[in-house]
Amino acid sequence: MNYIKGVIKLRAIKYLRTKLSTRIGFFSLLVFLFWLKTIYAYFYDFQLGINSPFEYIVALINPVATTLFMFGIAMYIKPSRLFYPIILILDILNTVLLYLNVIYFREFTDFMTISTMTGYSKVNQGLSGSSLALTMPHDIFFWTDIVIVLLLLLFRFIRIDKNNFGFKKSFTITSIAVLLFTINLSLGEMDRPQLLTRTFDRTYIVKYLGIDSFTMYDAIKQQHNNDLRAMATKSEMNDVLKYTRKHYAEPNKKMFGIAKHRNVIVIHLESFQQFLINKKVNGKEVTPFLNSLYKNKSTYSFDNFFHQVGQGKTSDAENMLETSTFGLPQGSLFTQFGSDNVFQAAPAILKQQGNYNSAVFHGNVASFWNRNSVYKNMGYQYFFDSSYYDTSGDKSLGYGLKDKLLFKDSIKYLQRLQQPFYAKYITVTNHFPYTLDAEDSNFKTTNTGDSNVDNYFKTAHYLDQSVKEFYNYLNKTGLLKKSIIMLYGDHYGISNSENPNLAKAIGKNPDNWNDFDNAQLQRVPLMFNIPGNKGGYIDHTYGGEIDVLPTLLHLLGINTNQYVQFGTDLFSNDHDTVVAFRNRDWVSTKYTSIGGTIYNNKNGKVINPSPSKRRVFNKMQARVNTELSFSDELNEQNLLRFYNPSGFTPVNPKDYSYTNGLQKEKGKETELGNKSNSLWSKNKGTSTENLYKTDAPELMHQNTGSSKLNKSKQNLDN
Ligand code: GP9
Ligand code: MN
Repeated sequence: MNYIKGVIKLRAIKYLRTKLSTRIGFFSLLVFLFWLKTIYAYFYDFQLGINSPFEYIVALINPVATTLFMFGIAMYIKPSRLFYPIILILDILNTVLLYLNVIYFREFTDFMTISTMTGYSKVNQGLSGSSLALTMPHDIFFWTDIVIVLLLLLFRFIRIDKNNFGFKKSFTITSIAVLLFTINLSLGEMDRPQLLTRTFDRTYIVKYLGIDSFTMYDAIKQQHNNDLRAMATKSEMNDVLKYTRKHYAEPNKKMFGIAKHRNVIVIHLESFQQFLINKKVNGKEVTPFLNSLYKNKSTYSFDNFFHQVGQGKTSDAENMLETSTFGLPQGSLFTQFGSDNVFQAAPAILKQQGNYNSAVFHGNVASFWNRNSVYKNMGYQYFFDSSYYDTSGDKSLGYGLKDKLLFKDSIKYLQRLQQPFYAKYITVTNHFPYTLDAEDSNFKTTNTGDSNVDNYFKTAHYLDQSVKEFYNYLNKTGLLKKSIIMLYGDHYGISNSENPNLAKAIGKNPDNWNDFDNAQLQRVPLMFNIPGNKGGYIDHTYGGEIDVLPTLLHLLGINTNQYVQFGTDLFSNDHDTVVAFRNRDWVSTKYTSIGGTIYNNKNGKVINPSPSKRRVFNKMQARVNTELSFSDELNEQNLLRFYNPSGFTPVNPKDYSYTNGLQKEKGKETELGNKSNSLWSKNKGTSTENLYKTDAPELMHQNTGSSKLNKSKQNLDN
């Protein structure tokens, strides 16, 4: 028996040996081993957020295509003395790339870009000595296969195959690789439309396409960026300056400085549209709290305010609000240029002109929309991303921590921030696909048959409650009276294709729904709530997200004429009321232009303009085109590097790091001693956390435990 077993074993080994001693056998072995290592890294070292079976399948197959392609290049080589070294070098180089990413991920929870590797990026430090200390014992796994293969070659277990593989067969391998890649890309696009054009997050590209494709993609993008910038000169900057200086609108004297020295709290209402304001469903207000703020005497509210985002959605809104420059015609400025562009953004301006300390609170991972890099270039001092909160179990949904928990869990950090502060809250729960656990909502919603529309009202209601709880806390601690709270919707939540389903629910007729109706629905709320102030009202001025920064700065008593800003103060008499959409359509006080067709705002009818009227419209269109083009030129060519506004010190991103935020805040308190202005210090060193009241059900049943918390939660314990 044992003898037979022995013979079978021997035969199997012999068979294996013969197979491995062919070029295709050797090639297959290397491809298989590399696939194994990559999968190991995917599931053991990276946190790719692989959830559904579909995503598992995509992740399992995505390393195959690129490995086949790369190692397949060696198959075209005829002489064996070149074939073996070259395929092994390719294997080693690819392993180096994989392994560097493994180490980099441990420190930055992100992947290495070309500019990180070449040290071009000012934001992301490359691998430093300290990163190399991040090696772990199991890392040996990434290298053992190469050593074993070399030994097998050395001891002639694997024999050199002198027969060349042939062009046709090699070409077949390349073709299979290309085909697999195409399938892979289609699967990725199916799960995450516009994966490459929008590039939400580097993690997504790796999850769907693998490390090699990501690196290639990034290299092409980087080259493109470098080309765009290489040609740029100071004179282009001067052209832009000429335009923005002419377009500048003087602040309204009555409004200038009315919120001077106050803390600024920005509440980003995710996907929140204006039609939700004062909307009732089954006799109940969807957002009763926001409605009360909207009409409050302490609030300046806008009802003809439009979002102007492109494919960069939230990141475009953020960019416009922080810099008063537009997002890009395609993709997201944050991901495309945000790592190395020069910004003259709100956090830096506020720091330098008003000694403001800045922080962002957001329940999603820091790498999403490349925020971890962009915020450093904007001069944000703190970024409390999901690693600062317990997001385990039912505490989070698709885009991160639920809003009620975000507001509550932020207090620990907010109360230690030096005042005056500029604090931005980016909510996530009211985000497509508007799912919410049953325990979080008992709002009786519409029954339109479109689940997105029906659920949208529910998540908006939840968001409203979240903001109310936060406000109660602000009130109790006295922060409310010391702050200006700016609330805005970042973009539409219901897309144009779903608007006809929404129509009935908002009292409109779905049958003659048209482009004009879609454009009107791009209104989002904008409110400046200044508690204690009594002059508030609902302002009907037409404006958009591009106008927010100059408006806010003027309310805080900060001049803007030296900055490059494309928007104009909404309160100014010279405010530009033509609102440009990112696709060059526009809305103005009287008319709306969509694809060149002009509608009358009063009745939504298409108008046939007389030649003289036509000239006026053409002029308006030209203005829209000019401002968008100048903004694109500025951002694509990174022109702000050529311009330094008077009294402005350029931001050095290396001054910022977002780990151990709480420790840094505490350090500041100690450093300032009795000059410390944090709420915590003002409260004589007592916490205000117990003043926060929430009805979040997740906190009633603390059963999910923190065992799920992994190493990315490093910031939670400080
Ligand atoms: C994710 C969130 C969503 O962090 O800001 O971005 P969006 O999909 O709305 O652009
Ligand atoms: Mn958004």
